[in-house]
Amino acid sequence: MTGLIRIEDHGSWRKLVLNRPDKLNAVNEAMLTALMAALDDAKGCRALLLTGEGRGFCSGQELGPAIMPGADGPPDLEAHASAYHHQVIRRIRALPLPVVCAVNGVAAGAGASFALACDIVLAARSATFVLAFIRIGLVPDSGASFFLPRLVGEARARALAMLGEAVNAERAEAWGMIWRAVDDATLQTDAETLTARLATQPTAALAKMKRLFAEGAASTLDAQLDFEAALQGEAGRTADYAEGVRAFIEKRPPVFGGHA
Ligand code: T3D
Repeated sequence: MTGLIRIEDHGSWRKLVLNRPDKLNAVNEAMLTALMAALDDAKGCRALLLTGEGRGFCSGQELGPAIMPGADGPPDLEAHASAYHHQVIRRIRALPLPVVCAVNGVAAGAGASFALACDIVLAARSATFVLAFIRIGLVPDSGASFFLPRLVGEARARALAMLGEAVNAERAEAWGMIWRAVDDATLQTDAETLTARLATQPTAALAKMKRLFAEGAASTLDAQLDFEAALQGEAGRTADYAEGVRAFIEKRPPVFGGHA
């Protein structure tokens, strides 16, 4: 399918491509609506890959009429972010399957947030991450103020947000902001291979893992131990668990069926 979000179906996994390359994939309401729909529609997949067309991954919110002060006064960015960008973040985090991000070029503002919300992030060596919000007088949104300090620590998060300086992919990897920086030429195939591999793994366990990490971000050790035990109980009742143990004993590779 073509359009603002290009959807490539690969059987058990799917690739979503932000497709507005002339604006470095800046997002507007139509694009965010299409992205939300594509994320909703991906629930039956076993893994998802998000990337951008052209030389940018996503330059954040489109700086245009929809968010400009007009004759009626300033725009309502609270309502705008809540209705669009933040719904995308909620969907990425809630999807019961791993979401890989291939950052093919600059990820700025909410574009950086979209990448950081994904489960595993690969970035081309030429890619950069820019907390561009401050450059236009805004604060980090779309989860950036939540993800960034947890990934890179308070000192780096505050400096990146306050200075709006670009971080390249290799530094992002060294700081633990992303999983890996890879060569530009191999980014898409590396990301596709990784996503395809995730699509062969025990999907129910991966979905529970996402819930564990989400809960752990604001939990106590005691509560987290209880939650781990509960989800381990569920995982232990899946067909993929039975297959994993059987395959180990039979000294053969497991074949996981996905959702239990
Ligand atoms: O809506 C709400 O609820 C508020 C939420 C806000 C969340 C946010 O995302 S705030 C942050 C918004 N994004 C930005 O401020 C980034 C703006 N873009 C840039 O600073 C630069 O474009 C980049 C650093 C990302 C890349 O620079 P460079 O030199 O590689 O490319 P360029 O020449 O600036 O951009 C190429 C084209 O894309 C250019 O168009 P043109 O002149 O060729 O017709 C440029 O205007 C366009 N473009 C890039 N980013 C945006 C954009 N057009 C509209 N909106 C953009 N965000």
